[in-house]
Amino acid sequence: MAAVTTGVGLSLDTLRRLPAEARPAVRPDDLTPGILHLGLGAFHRAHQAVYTEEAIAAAGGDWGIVAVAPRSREVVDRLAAQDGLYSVVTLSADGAAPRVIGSLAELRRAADDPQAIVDRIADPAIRVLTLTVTETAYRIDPAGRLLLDERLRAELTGSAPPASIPALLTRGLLARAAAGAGPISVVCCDNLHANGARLRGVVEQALAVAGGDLGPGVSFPSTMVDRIVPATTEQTRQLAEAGLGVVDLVPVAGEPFRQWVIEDCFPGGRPAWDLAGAVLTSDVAPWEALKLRVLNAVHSALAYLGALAGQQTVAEAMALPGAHQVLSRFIAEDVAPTLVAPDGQCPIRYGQAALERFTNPAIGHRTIQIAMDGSQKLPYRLLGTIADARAAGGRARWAALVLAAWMRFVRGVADDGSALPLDDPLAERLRASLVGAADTPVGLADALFGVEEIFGPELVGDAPLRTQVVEWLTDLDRYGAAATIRSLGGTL
Ligand code: CS2
Repeated sequence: MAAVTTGVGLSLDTLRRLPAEARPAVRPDDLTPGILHLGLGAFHRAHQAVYTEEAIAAAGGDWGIVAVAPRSREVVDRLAAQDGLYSVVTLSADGAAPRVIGSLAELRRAADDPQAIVDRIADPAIRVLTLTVTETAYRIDPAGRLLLDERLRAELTGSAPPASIPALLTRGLLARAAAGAGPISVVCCDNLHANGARLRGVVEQALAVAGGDLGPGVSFPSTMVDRIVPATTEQTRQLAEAGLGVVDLVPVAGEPFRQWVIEDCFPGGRPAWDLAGAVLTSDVAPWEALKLRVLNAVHSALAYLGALAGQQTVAEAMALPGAHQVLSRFIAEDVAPTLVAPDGQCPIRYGQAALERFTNPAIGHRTIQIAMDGSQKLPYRLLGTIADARAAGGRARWAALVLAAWMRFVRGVADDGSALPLDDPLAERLRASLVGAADTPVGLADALFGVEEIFGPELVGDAPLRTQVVEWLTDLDRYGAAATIRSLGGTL
């Protein structure tokens, strides 16, 4: 791949150099802010920011985005140097197509001045607040209970500046209620089950500590968000420059597919996201379950089984002989019976389409990236399936294999003996549970099933499930992940 050559940076002044098809549909300096977004990672820029840009281009409205990075200075500085502009490089078998997005109207870093974010949330111009901050940032356990520590308590009561997401949000909404700034919708765009209700629960529990209430006109619509967005690499930057003819320091990569299903409950109005392809509906729950339990669960399965088998990317893991068959059985036998399909959707066909998306070799999505934060992701992606399947008398055989793969991953050694990184907010707790445990399938299962904050009392006490996981752990121990899947594939 050629090294960076032009030296000319992306900005409003250099837009005319771009090929017409790569230019933004709106300009940040033409926009009036109406949305505040918390979490300036790649996913927001490749998903909601694109929908919002297209919605404004289609129907107008004061919906520019005030984009807030909680802590990262680099992304804010670089975007600011580019007047808020960046490109999304769409990666498919046909090649790479960058397009510049213009919906980020204002950039801020919360850690620089948290009070400024609180004030902005209380600004009547802001009528929608969106979040992509990862499952971990909400500070809740799988049952939705707020994990209150002294620090968070101090942030909520005002004796410390609001650094965490629950505190920024709650203090912002309290300031808004005090200012009588009018209705607002708070939209969680993270992969949590019932994410609207979950976020409302976070705020309500935080309010009980902070004192005060929200006042009328605050809604928490649920959403299902979907687009595969791998981490930006040097190659992404080179592909962006090759297509744009100028240097973009903060491009993001994404697959061609994207989907956004939104509960249509916006008392303060919303952009015409429907004109950008979003589905506005009264009930997001079936969509959300479909996506989390099929797509995200299979993603995690590929991450753990693939990492154990030494595969760097999801596409490589998909190419393991037997992977397609095993994952198809997981979807059809374990997951589909637990779902109420949304109108017009068939979980099996949806699953096959997800498997197809995972074979896209241009994405290069790293198994280790998806393997992160398993303790926070698995309850939503996998454990609900297991609990529902077992309650209905099912075995959840394939789901137990995925759980076993996660346990082997937590143990930290790939099948070729190399070390696997445990990047997880519960890493210490998980490691501590393994200290003194026998390094055998039974020892591993007993240790990790004991982590009740992940499994909850029902699954902790489910002896047949544990036996099944031990059987899979024994296979993984004896034959490794690749051979286990291959032999299963051969018999299916
Ligand atoms: C992935 C998701 O990192 C992960 O855990 O499973 O980010 C996934 O790529 C998105 O949910 C796709 O919409």
